[in-house]
Amino acid sequence: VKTSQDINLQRLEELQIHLWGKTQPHGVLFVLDESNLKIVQTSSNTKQFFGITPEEIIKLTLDNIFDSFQIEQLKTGLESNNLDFINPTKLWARVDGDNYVIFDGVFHRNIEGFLILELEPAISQENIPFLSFYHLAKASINQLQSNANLTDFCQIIVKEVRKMTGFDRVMLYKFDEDDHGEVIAEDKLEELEPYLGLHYPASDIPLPARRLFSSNYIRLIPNAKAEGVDLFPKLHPVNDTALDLTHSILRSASPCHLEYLHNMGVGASLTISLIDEGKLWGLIACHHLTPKYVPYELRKACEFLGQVVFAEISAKEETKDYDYRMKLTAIQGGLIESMTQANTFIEGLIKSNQNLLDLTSSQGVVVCVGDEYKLIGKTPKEEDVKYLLQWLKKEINEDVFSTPSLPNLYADARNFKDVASGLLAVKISHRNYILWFRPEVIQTVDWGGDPSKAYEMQNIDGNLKLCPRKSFELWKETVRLTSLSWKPVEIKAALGLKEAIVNIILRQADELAQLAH
Ligand code: BLA
Repeated sequence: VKTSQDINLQRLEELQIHLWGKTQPHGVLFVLDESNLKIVQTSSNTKQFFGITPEEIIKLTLDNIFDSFQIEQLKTGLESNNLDFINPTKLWARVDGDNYVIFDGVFHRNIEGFLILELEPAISQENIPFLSFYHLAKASINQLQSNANLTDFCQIIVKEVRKMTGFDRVMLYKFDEDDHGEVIAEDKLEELEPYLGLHYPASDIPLPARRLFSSNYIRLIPNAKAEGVDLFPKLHPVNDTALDLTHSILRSASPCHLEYLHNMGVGASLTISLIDEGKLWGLIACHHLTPKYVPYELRKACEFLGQVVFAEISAKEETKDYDYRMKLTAIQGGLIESMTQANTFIEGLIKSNQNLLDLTSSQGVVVCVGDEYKLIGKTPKEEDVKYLLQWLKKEINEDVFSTPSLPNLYADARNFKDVASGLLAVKISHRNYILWFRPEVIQTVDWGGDPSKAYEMQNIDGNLKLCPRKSFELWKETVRLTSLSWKPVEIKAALGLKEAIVNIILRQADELAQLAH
């Protein structure tokens, strides 16, 4: 049975944001017939840029509008399949007789194979702070050499991106495993309230939006209040479908997101994807209180920076993991040595009890061999462990199981939450288990608005519509019955120990068998 919450979430996941058929008004979009560069569909704001109505412009080809020498060159460029050779192109449009207006032109072929040209009026070169890009790259590299840790490094990045683009607020937003996110670095105008450390629910950036970010690395909304512009004709004249704007730079943002920005008091935004192995790891999110345009080339520089910077972030995360992994491997070595020297593996484990706790950074561990329990450190009482193990055998099939909030799965655990809110269990065999425990750590999570009211349904003219929340006021959530979370390296270390034990048991069985012969 679906709850209304599920249905609402499903709506979020089915949003067709790439098919809305509206563009932002600061530029012009043309759909072209690639054989002769005839304009077959256009954004309906052409009059303002070229003095030509959309009805007239779809009778023209590109060389009717732009310098024909440039168009000849473009045709050659288009013959090669790699559009990177011609993107971006400066195009000169003749308006009012002898006057020229210069545009930045960007081509792409959409999923249906149509050629699309998007044009934005070029900003005079002096206003583009190319130099600051050089400084940014240089500063970042210097900082890297100075071995800044991940947090400091992210802080440097937002500061430099802000210097380079001039946005009022620049944040580094990192997704968690459950797709909610946290602002982990921020640089801003002093008078703005900080968002640093705030969490935002997954539904703020629905799946379709995240999907678009994984193929389109940078998004500019220069004016969050501007009305989107319809295409003319509305549907593509050849195949009668809504134009797929997945890769468009002018695509108008979803009304819901524009309302979100409005509720947050944002006038313009620039968003840069940070991708790790094809997966969206986080975003650099820039806000401006008032409308703000960023030239295409500077956006590209930001995109490039996002990639360079991210490579560095992910290298730093790996190194951090690497050091810890090495430490755990050494502890595992100690345990194995102790087990091979002892008569039975249990004896060996118990003798090396500090190692056994340190292997997973736990405060308590129980080695269960048949009906016998060896309790080390802070653990539930033997009786409680017995019932817990029964539950585990019944409910969990995996060889390794972990949870930071056992009381939420197994209600009796509330009675011993102080020692065992977190459980990491490894099955050695049907009779033998090792259970590691972690105590409850009461944490507060700061949310940018109450996450249980992240969005609401509003009845607008008889239609139910999803709307973002109005308030982004700090909302403190107290998380109880939860331990610090188990890291993947810790879970791997526990599994590694299981394998070592199985090997030792097999070898000892082998030796016994030989003795018997
Ligand atoms: C998009 N939501 C986004 C984006 C961000 C956020 C960064 C991408 C921005 C872009 O396309 O330029 C969310 N922005 C944030 C967060 C912070 C921030 C969390 O600055 C924190 C500081 N959003 C809702 C609801 C809906 C919704 C209820 O809250 C549902 C309809 C939709 N968000 C939504 C959509 C997009 C989006 C549809 C994609 C916009 C688009 O590209 O069309």
